[in-house]
Amino acid sequence: MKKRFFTSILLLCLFASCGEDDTTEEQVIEEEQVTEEENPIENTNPEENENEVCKIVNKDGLIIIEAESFDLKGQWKLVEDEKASQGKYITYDGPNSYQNQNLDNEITVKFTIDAAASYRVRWYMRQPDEAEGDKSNDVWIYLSDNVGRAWVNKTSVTLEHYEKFVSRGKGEFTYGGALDLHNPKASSWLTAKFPAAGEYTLKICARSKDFQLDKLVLSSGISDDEAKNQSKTRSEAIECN
Ligand SMILES: [Ca+2]
Repeated sequence: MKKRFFTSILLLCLFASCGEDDTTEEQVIEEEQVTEEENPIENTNPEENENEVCKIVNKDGLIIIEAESFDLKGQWKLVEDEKASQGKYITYDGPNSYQNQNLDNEITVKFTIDAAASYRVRWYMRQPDEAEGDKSNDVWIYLSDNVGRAWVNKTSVTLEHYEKFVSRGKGEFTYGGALDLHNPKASSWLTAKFPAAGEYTLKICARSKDFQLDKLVLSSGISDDEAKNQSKTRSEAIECN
């Protein structure tokens, strides 16, 4: 009786063998997928990239610096947002610092100039929707080697320390940015007069809580309107070697 039962099961199994094979195949695929997820394939070879140096450079008269390229520290935070260039911006989450610079919240970025030239400095920034008129809309800014220039009383002024840099924008990241100087009180473009090709540093120190920065735009040899139009959809030009 038992023997006949097992023979029937065996025959059934032979006729319906594909069912069991399918299950096994599915299991194998599942196991393969799990293994792949647990051991992601490394696309980069650390040895190959060890000595590679990448620089932010000029392209067609523009040096664009993504805010997320700054070395963040203090109470600066990186935020992902599809409205931002490259999907990211930075925001300052600490207390206002209107009178002086708290260097705990000083961030820096390096970029490379290919020839002596003057550039106008602008940015894409945003205030939070709930910010009152002129709240959350400024930073302290300084360019290394005292290359920063303001234009006050028809005279070029060399900027040797941090100055307030400000504009307004809500909803979308907005092109703008000007110096708000206090001694003497004046509003001015910020320009940078680079004496020679080489690497320079731009420093920003937090001033207003909840200020949002998407990218900076340094333009040379083109009008401000052209710089605005051309920079809208562009990101950093990077050279690696
Ligand atoms: Ca960005």
